[in-house]
Amino acid sequence: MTNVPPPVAIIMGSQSDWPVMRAAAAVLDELGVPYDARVISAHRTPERLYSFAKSARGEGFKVIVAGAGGAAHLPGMTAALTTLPVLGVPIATTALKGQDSLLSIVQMPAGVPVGTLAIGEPGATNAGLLAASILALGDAALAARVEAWRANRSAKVADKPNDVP
Ligand code: RP5
Repeated sequence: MTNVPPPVAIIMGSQSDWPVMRAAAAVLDELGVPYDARVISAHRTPERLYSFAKSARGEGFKVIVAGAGGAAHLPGMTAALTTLPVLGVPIATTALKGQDSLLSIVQMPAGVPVGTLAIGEPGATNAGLLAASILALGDAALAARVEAWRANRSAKVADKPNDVP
């Protein structure tokens, strides 16, 4: 049996980000995409960040989903250290409701891209979905699962509000 490394890394600045970042993990679970989730703080564990980002490609990761709140430097610093695609998820902090995180993540200088998603759980879900879509470019079976996932969501949308006769 070959030991295939997980293609997606879900990293986050703090354990406190996990309740939101779990949404990225959940969609990857639904799509049958393996991932590795790790806590890596750009500020509190910068050496861990450096070592992860520099070795991520060699470890077999193909896409990195990075969530952080406040002075959210984790996605951008990761993108500075690797050319793997980095999807950034702004986490809502109590003081500025995630707008600080969003602006910290989205305002990258030209040449160092972070694909920035919405604040909070919708962003985490979409980051997981986008990670799967990127992997599906080279995996027809996964592409079919992503299509089915989206079709299933569409099928659940009623054409009328349910309390209207
Ligand atoms: C950021 O600071 C983390 O990504 C988290 O969103 C925020 C607060 O972290 P904790 O103080 O809860 O560990 O670095």
